[in-house]
Amino acid sequence: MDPSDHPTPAAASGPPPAEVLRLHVPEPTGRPGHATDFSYLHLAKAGAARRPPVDTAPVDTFDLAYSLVRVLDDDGNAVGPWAAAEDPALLKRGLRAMMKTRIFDTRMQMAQRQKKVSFYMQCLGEEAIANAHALVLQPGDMCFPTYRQQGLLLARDDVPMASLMCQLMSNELDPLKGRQLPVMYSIKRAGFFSISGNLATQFIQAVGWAMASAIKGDTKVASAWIGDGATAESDFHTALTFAHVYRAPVVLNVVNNQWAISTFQAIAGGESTTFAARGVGCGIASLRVDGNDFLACLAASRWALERTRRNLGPALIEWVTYRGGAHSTADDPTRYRPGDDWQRFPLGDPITRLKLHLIANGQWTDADHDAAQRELEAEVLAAQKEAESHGTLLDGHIPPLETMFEDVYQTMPPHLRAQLAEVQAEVQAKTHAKEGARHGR
Ligand SMILES: Cc1ncc(C[n+]2csc(CCOP(=O)(O)OP(=O)(O)O)c2C)c(N)n1
Ligand SMILES: [Mg+2]
Repeated sequence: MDPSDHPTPAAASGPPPAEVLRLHVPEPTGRPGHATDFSYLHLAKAGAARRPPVDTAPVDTFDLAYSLVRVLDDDGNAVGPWAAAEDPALLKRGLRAMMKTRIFDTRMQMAQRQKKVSFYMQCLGEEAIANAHALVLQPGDMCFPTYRQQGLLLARDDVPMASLMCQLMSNELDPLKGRQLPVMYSIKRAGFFSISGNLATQFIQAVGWAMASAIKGDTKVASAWIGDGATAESDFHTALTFAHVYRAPVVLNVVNNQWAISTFQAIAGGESTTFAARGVGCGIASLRVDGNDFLACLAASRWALERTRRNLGPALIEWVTYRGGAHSTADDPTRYRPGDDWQRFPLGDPITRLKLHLIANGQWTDADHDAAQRELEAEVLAAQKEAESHGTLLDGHIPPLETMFEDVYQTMPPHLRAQLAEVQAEVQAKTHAKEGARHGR
């Protein structure tokens, strides 16, 4: 029988056929062997984003949360409303700080391969963000960083590189006495709060610190740091609510480097919206900024920090950048993304772009750049030699055993004293046994 012979009872009056539901799982637009389509980034042209006054209402930054603040064009010219009359000396200082950060990272990565350091994390490709921000912060401000903001320290003159390296090498001069993972520095006088390995906690800590600064009637502000992936943690959203409600003097930095280990940023929620838009949705003035453009990084940091300093409320910045290297020394990114992805990333390399700008303005030459590179390589190498003279993981010059038990209480309580004595006796017995074996006893 022809099915069309059947009448279709109630078809006109019944509900429409139900559509089968589909779950959407975001996918990256590139995979190993298949070049990334970067059109997902929705970039704006240099100079296109407007610059609102620092006392603008949060809702009036809505368009900026979907645009991109950029200053440097492809020829190295500074264009548009965010371009400021920068002091060439400051820009050269920033360029050298970025170069130093990259050399430092390269050497420490190598030191890990040589087993002198147990673990390392580079910020390759992201150098402009922390280094520019550091030049705008004021003494006493407090950063709550994650593990890719070494530029906050390396841009400063008062943090010896050798001391950072001693921490990385867990040696006898490690200022943290082996109690933190390498790269998790803690330097209060440099405004660098201890890094929590538990991601996103930085955000609630920073907002709390900023609220305390306001309660005390102080003048210091906080700067919070988080990656795209870690914004998926509930701490991120809680921090935004508190920052908005109490107008906490805090800059909320979201570094969107496109990846969270092997997870693409879309999985944390960057696909149909932006991370900057989260801020506007919570009543926080927000900007989306080219994080590989040193001039845009300076200008946006100034705007946001001035806003917080003047009691105008918090500011959120999404820094659009690319993680040029592996997540850490324990990761191989060629397994989940194209090997040449960074070279093809449309926002380029922050060092090359600032160099081009300075050369275009007659303030720098290729010869200056080569000389600076040599000088900084020598400086980093000298710091490494000094740090290594106090030991590396290879030679066992580590902090003494008792440091495991110290600094928790003002005076060590009896149960810790007993544990220390126990472990000391154990070590002594082992050493004795080894010596005995060596002497054939
Ligand atoms: C609360 C928490 N969850 C998971 C981890 C494990 N982890 C360490 S780094 C990382 C990726 C974070 O990516 P993102 O926030 O984008 O920062 P990025 O590494 O890209 O700078 C993860 C999942 C962690 N340290 N803390
Ligand atoms: Mg990331």
